Amino acid sequence: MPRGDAEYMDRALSIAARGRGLTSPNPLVGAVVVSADGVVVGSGYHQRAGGPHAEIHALRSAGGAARGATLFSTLEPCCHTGRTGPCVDSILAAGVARVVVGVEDPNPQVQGGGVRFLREHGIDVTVGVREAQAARLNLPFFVRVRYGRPLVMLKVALSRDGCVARQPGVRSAITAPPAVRDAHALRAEFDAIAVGAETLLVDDSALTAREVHRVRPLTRVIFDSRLRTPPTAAIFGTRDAGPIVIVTSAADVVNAPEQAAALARAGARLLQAPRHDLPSALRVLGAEGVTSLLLEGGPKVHAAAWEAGVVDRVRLYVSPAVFGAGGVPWFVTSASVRLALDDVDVRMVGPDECTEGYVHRTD
Ligand code: AOF
Ligand code: ZN
Repeated sequence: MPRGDAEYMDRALSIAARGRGLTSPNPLVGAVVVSADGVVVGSGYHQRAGGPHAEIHALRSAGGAARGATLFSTLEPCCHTGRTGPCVDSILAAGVARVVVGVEDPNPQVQGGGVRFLREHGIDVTVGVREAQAARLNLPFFVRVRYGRPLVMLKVALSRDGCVARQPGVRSAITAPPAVRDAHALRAEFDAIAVGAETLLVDDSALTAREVHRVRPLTRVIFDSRLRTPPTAAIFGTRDAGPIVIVTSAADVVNAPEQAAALARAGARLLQAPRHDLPSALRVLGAEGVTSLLLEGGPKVHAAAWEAGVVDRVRLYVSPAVFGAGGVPWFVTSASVRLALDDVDVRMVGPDECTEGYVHRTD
């Protein structure tokens, strides 16, 4: 790899991140154009789904200086016509001499086709510079294209002795205000947040991203296989915050048509998936364009997701409080979850300890 490639790719990666929260279901992409003598003559990023791709913004900002230059793109340039035309055509037309790609695009319409096309047209192409970072930047997009489901992040707040509540059926404050704010900011990064019906019944949470700026509506999902969500739940008072989706089974809609109709009148959309089959429920959400989902609990839904192997990231807040023998344990110890994580980051948020990481995958 010529010296400097990784540095320019780092620049493209940090520019790509400016689109965070704005491009879903499309990827975050950044691009920089570098002249033969190493000067950055153009840059751009994907700003919103359906808008020009990052490569186009970068080429436009470089203008004539793109001729003979190197284009660094965090994602393989596309070779298909979707909502916008193929980037590879614009790259050729601009007279770019070399293209450096972070990671191949897993989209079946591209998947190496962009790189092949460029090489066939005499452009020198290097693939895989800062590959892991480029793939991680778009983990939701990669997960959805590969598995047809959203990226799932499991979030939980635990007492020091590993409990999610002081007693069964009681909403319990666990973390201090700084961690509560931190968790709200996390919600803002996701397409959707989800809870099981049991948690909704106990907490009656509005599931909104309070105190944080959010451009797009936040989809609120309730996994409710027995249609127990009351049409009077607080969440139905927050319909402006975003769609409310209840994932249930066909049998429940048939067995409880009045309850289904009441929930629909309250503002919920009912989607159907086989009972006790979280991976299928997630694929139903993926098909609806949900690329990232924050799974907030409770322990049963967490356990189902963990055991089905559909958790990609984890964030654990552990408070100094001890709930003791009456407390409701999480489904597993935080220590064993930590063992399954890569790139673990631990920080203090006020008095609470926050641990975050990516679930180790071998597939
Ligand atoms: C983006 N932004 O900067 C790049 C993308 O719907 P379209 O026409 O915008 O095409 C989306 C696909 O294009 C996307 O799934 C990905 O495979 C490819 N590259 N997409 O939204 C970009 N470079
Ligand atoms: Zn493109």
